[in-house]
Amino acid sequence: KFLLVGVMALVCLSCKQEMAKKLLENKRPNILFIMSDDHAIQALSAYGHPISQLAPTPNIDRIAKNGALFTQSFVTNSICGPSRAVILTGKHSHINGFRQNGDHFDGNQPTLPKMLKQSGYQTTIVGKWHLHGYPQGFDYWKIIVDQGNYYNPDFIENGDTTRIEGYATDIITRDALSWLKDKRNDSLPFFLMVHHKAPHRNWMPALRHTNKYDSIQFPLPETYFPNFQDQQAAREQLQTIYEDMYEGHDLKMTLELDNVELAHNPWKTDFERMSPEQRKAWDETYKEKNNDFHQAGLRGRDLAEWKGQRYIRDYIATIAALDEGVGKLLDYLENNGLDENTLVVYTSDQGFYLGEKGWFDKRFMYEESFGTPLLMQLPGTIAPNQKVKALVQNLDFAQTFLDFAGVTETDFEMQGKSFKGLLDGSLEEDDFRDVVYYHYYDYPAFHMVKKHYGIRTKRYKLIHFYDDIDTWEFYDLKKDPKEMYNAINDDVYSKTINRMHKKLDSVQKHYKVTEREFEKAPKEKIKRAYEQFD
Ligand code: SGN
Ligand code: CA
Repeated sequence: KFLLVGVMALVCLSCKQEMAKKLLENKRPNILFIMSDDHAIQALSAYGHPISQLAPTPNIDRIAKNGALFTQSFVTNSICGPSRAVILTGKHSHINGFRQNGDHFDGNQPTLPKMLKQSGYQTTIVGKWHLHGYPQGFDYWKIIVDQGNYYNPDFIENGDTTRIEGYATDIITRDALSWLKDKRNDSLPFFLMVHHKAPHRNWMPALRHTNKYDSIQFPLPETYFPNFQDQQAAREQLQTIYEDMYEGHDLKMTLELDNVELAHNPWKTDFERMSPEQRKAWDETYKEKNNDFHQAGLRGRDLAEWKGQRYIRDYIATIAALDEGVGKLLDYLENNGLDENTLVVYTSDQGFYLGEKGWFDKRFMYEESFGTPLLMQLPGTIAPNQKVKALVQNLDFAQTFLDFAGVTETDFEMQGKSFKGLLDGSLEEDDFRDVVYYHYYDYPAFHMVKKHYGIRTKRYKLIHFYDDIDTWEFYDLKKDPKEMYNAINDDVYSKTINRMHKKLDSVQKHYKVTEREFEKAPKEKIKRAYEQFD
């Protein structure tokens, strides 16, 4: 009798476990999407770049340890608003209508959050939006106004604007956590977008981090003083650290010894919005290092290198708070039993330059700004410590997340491809995609990067710069990973270049690129912009 009861109890227990497993299997994963603004791959230690090894990001790296790190992840248009619009719609800029910063996002079009909401997800966004017009498709939203500020930023919460005391990264992390704790409906799966401002220009670290990396000498890239041949667009940009950065606003340089007044600082709001206490603490921490600078009397190349060093230190120091914030979110998931069923994604709206070719900013289809970090974890589905080498793009996010959410039928056409199969092992890397398309339009504008489009395969890249120039560039990334030798006229490659031209034509057809995309700006407007930004 006892034996029978024992056996029955055991059967029951395994039944229960089976049922629990089934339930979990049927349970659609939550999606926590964390996106920073301008986070260079060179500054994320899981990617292994020498700069990042001196300033590790242990919390963001946890995602790579628990899951997958993408080594060939690209954007379609390396600039803020357009990247966000592509992520929301799964369509290239020319189809979703948001080609350059300052455009207005048509919020009435179908989007990823709307689809997820419709299928039963609770949807939320906190942090940077930058699409003009209010978010649609979210149950809750709280966004920073425009670009946002590092200190005491303004937020819009369901229509009302308020200035919030504190440091942007910490506030956004806190908002995400308090949404998880207080506003989440635990009977629904959630889609939470956490969009940071950091490490965007003008790179103001939190007060606890302003001196964090002062004792470290970061390596400046070999290409810090480039000699551009056959690279006209690169020659004519205005994003060179030692030529185009503003000494006060960007580099926090002061006028003279013992004076805390900033040197050239055309946009006063970043510093003037600090409270007197914040400003005092800030000035104290920078005063000493600025005095050292004044005493050193640097000129020429030494000064250019000093600027590169100051820039990288501040830039990286803004990532310290970001990494702490990611750690808090991951801890929350783990401590509340949510990690097992949450797809966590970490990415940036594009990559960034940390002195490569002498530059800061982004925009170009060269690797540093075309590439963007991408890390994902979902225990049980994504094996730990994976490196995915397939060519993926932010264009694919919408379909990929919908696939994870079990929404495979959509009532509109997207242009990406779900790469879930690369993560759960059902798809071979080589079968995914052999080419990615890029198109940048924001010209004339800040930094004066010419309009261009192009394609990249695993090995080669073909780019056409147009508008007030008409130049083609071709790179063999295996032989020239730093893209300093434009091989467009090199006979060795003539066959490959022909093939790439054909591929480009067919890719443009495939993505429905029409003549309208090659419009030129009025010459007068370009001239005025060069005068304004130079
Ligand atoms: C600001 C920056 C630029 C930057 C653009 C676009 N200047 O205008 O350096 O390229 O944003 O950035 S700043 O001094 O005002 O910060 S984006 O991330 O919004 O695309
Ligand atoms: Ca950006």
